[in-house]
Amino acid sequence: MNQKDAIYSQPKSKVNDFCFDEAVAQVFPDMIQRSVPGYSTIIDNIGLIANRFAQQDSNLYDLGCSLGAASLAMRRSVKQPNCEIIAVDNSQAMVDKCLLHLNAFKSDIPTKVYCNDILDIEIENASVVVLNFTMQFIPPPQRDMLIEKIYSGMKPGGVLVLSEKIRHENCLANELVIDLHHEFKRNNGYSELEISQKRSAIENVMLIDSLETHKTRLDKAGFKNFVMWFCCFNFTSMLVVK
Ligand code: GEK
Repeated sequence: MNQKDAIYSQPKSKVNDFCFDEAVAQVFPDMIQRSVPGYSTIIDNIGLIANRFAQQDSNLYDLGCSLGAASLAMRRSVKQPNCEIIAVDNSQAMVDKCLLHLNAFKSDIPTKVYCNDILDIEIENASVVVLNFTMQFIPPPQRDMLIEKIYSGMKPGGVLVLSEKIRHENCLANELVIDLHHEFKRNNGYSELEISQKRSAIENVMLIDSLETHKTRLDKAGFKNFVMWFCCFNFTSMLVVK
């Protein structure tokens, strides 16, 4: 049974900036499931996409892996021989729990989990790279460099899956999707207090781009075949190919 996310259920005198600490890691599956529309669909289809693009003798990266949901999906789906999954997160609490999750299932695909900043790691021999709701936590000035590094560490024909919360350029459209997302959270049992305290907590931590900004950055790095393969309100998942 997943532990219920009640982190913002009581009034706080001061709402601190959100961080991926032990308390968050503890309730993470429930938090992400009730907060991100289509999360399970995205995870399952990351497996499907990874299986289409994975190449023999290559690495599959799960960057900002949290508890390893995308790594597990890849392990379930990828059939190519001699692949290795490399999962990275800079929260020790997440990495500790990720290892427990991964070890609970048998797999033929070896998986390494590192506690590290994805800005500091090397990407090499990659046929699949997954950034599932991670880029939005990277400081904006570093984002171009991260995408360029990923591109240069990828094999031709490899895929980058980038899932993000996005901002619509059109103000009214943006307000509408934010409102619909809050309704989604209410329907999943979050109170007005929880929604507003969480919003304040992530305000300075999760800085979101528009779809156009993502697309331009990916184009500039050299990626091709941009496809927005999932979208629900202000949550989207894109894929591009090297
Ligand atoms: C999933 N992908 O379940 N380096 C490494 N990790 C980072 C960094 C960084 N610089 N910044 C943030 N993180 C997951 C969900 S959650 C999304 C990803 C969310 C990590 C952070 O510690 C957290 O575990 C993850 O990125 C973002 O498919 O909570 O909205």
